Amino acid sequence: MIKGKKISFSAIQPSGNITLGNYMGALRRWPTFQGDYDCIYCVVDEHAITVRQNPADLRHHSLELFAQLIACGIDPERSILFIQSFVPAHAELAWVLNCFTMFGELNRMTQFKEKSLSHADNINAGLFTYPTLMAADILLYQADVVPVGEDQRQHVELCRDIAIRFNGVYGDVFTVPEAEIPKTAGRVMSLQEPEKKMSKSSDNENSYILVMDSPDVIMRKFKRAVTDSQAEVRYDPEQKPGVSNLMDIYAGATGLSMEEIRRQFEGKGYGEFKTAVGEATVELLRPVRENTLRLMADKGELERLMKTGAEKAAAVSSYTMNKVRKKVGFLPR
Ligand code: ATP
Ligand code: LTN
Repeated sequence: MIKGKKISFSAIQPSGNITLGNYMGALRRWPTFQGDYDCIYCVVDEHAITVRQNPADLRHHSLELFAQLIACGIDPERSILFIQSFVPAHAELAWVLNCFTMFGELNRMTQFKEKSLSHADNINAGLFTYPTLMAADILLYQADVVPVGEDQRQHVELCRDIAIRFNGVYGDVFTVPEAEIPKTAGRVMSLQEPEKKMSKSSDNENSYILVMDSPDVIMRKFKRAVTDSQAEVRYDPEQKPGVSNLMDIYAGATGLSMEEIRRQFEGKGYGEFKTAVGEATVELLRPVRENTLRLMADKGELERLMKTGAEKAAAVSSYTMNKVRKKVGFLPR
């Protein structure tokens, strides 16, 4: 790591196949931090098991997500890219932070309330303490910024509160991080129910585009996307949520403004518009999909990168962990 540069940390769960929403809202932004920051990115498999996972699927998703992050432009030589469970300090610091986090604070977390409803048969303690493991991820690396979607703002705020509390007792141990949330709506909506966000855990596969979907599947899903009966390409998320979502996706894929898009499709039907959105999305995702397939063909190289990434992460995190052990009064090993 180059001394003096600020540190950016973020992470994603290998809890399924990633969608166009994950890509536009999160992954696409991560490589852009590589110029100005020292970047650390993590596949958080320990977070994923707060919801029951099939072990073989979890292994596959972790490996594929690791490859996809490289395919998106994260350079494993320049940044630290690693798998959370390879670095035991995450679970170790999470335990310490559990003892500096109040029950009431965790009980207020929106994600916990939502997941308790959607997984009512498995409201386990890990789901409840999920934010302290997330705080450990961030604080271990003394991160300055945490690029995440709006839905994670509350967790980063809690991480700040925990860091401030700990520093208040022991002196300046942790850097207090800031959330970095995209200004323009980083929220891609479902293609079937455009009032809901596009989510990889939906049961309707026509509602989402996966990063690994083939071009013909992408075109078919866009053709089936819900619109309205007005045959007018105009941005109005309230009255025309389906069309507006497709415009957002098209803008995100091409860089065009809403006005330019409106003019491009003036007097044309939705068929032509949907084809254009499909083609732009195919081109946007093509390099990620092709690079992922290429990387996945060489498991040996991925294993080597996972090992070196974890070694680098362990070296950085041991500095913080040793300081924490000393401060709280653990005997030297
Ligand atoms: P699930 O469907 O299981 O709830 P998810 O698709 O919401 O998962 P996460 O793993 O929770 O995905 O989120 C990974 C990152 O992707 C987060 O930073 C989140 O803000 C972002 N993200 C997820 N869905 C969208 C979306 N539809 N639009 C924009 N960003 C999204
Ligand atoms: N909770 C996040 C994933 C996550 C994370 C982190 C993000 C786990 N640890 C640390 C940023 C920093 C999510 O569900 N998107």
